Amino acid sequence: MRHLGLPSALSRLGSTPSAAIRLWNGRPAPRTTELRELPLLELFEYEASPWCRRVRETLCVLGLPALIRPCPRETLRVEGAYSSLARHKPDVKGRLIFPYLVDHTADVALNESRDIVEHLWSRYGDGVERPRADALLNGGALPRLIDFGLLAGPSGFRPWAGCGLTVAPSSSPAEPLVLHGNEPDPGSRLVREMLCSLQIAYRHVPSDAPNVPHLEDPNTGFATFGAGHACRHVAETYAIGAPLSHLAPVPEPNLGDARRSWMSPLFTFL
Ligand SMILES: N[C@@H](CCC(=O)N[C@@H](CS)C(=O)NCC(=O)O)C(=O)O
Repeated sequence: MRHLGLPSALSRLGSTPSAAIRLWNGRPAPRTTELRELPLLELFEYEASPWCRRVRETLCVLGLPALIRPCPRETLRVEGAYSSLARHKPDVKGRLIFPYLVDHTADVALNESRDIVEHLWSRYGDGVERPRADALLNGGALPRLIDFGLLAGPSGFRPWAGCGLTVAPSSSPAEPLVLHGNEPDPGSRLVREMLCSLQIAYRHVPSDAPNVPHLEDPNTGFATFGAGHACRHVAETYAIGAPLSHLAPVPEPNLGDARRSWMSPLFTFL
C-alpha cells in the first residue's frame, strides 16, 4: 500500500513544513465560555484543497468536532467532475465546490470558505481568544495572492495523488471513524490524507493532546495512537486500489460538473 503514502520518515518531513508555512495555526484555543451544546456540523472537503484548509483550521481553533465527508478529486483536468466512485459528492446540495459546510444546529449550508469562517466565529466564537496567527491568516486582511499562496503552500509540500488529492477505490465503513488530532499536527495530517483519498467519513475531534493522532474505528474495535498504526489499519482494512492519477481522463459518464478552472489549461494538452 505504498502508493497510499504510508508514513515514512520522509513522508513526515513533508508534513511538517506544510504546517510551518501556516505558522502551526489550527491548535484548539482556550475557551472562557463553554458552548451550551456542541453543534452538529458536517463538512464536505478534501485535504489538498487550499480553501478547505482554512475551514479545518477554524474548526480546530474553535474546538468544534465535525463529521468530515471527504470529497477528493477524480482528475485535475476540470473542476467538479465525478463518477460512481464518488461516495459523498452526490449528497452535496447546490454548487459542487468545496469546502461545503452543513450546520444542522443553525440550519444553514454554506459554500464560500470565508462565509463559513465568519459563520463559525460569529455563532461559536464567544469566549475564544483568537490566536494571532489565525487572525493574520484567516482574518481576511491578507492580499489575495499572498492569502492563496499561504493556503496552497501546504499541498505544495504534499503534491502526491494519495495525499488527499485524488480518490482511491475503497470499501465503505458502516460507521464513521473517529480521529482526535489537530490541523497542524504532522501525524494527524498523514491520517487525514489517507482517510480523504479513501473517502472514509470520520468524526474529527480537535485535540492538542501530546499523543495525537488518535484513531478509533468502531467498525472493528481498533484504536491506536500515532500515524503509522492508524494509516496501516485504514489502508489494510479499506483500501482496494491505487489513487487515480492527477491527469486521469474526465470520467465518462460524468455524474457531476465539468467546469474549467484557471488550472485546466495546464492539463488539457498533457
Ligand atoms: N471561493 C471558494 C473557492 C472554493 C474552490 O475553488 N474549491 C475548489 C477546490 S480548491 C473545488 O471545490 N473544486 C471542485 C473540485 O475540486 O471538484 C472558497 O473560498 O471556498
